[in-house]
Amino acid sequence: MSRVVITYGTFDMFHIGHLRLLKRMRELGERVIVAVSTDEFNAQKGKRALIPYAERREIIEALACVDLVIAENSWEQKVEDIRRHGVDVFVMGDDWRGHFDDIKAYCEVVYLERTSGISSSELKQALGRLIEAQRIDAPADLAMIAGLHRSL
Ligand code: C2G
Repeated sequence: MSRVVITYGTFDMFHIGHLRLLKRMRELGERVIVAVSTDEFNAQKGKRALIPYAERREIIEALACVDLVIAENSWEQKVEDIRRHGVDVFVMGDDWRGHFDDIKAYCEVVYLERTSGISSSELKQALGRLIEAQRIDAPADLAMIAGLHRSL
């Protein structure tokens, strides 16, 4: 029987930390499902992604280590997802350690070590500093920077 593994996240500004988590999921099972937080759900989390949901989803759908991407619309959907997809293993990075222990009633729960030294929020801060620091005078660059600035 193939083991089904699931995780949840925003995956904004996709980086090596995200990739290594998803690749390690492949070592825990044959079928990897990723629930990507919608922009509306992130607003509930008090979070705003730089990259819109459709693009974050498209990036993860393109990964060889991922079999299915679903939308994460609420905190409450996990148990229903586990039932619907016949999940054997629920995975999160260890920054969530203990937060989802209630899920142990439905399947295995694994907290994987986070990749240190990289995070979406750090990338966004660095981008903000870069924009502040760099005097950019080409009109196109200015327009692009203004667009990025507005969404930071
Ligand atoms: N992650 C990691 N290493 C990093 C950064 C992130 O392993 N350097 C992991 C996190 O631990 C998480 C996943 O990548 O398991 C996605 O991280 P986020 O996009 O920050 O997830 P978050 O917005 O916290 O959403 O219902 C759960 C929520 O949707 C979690």
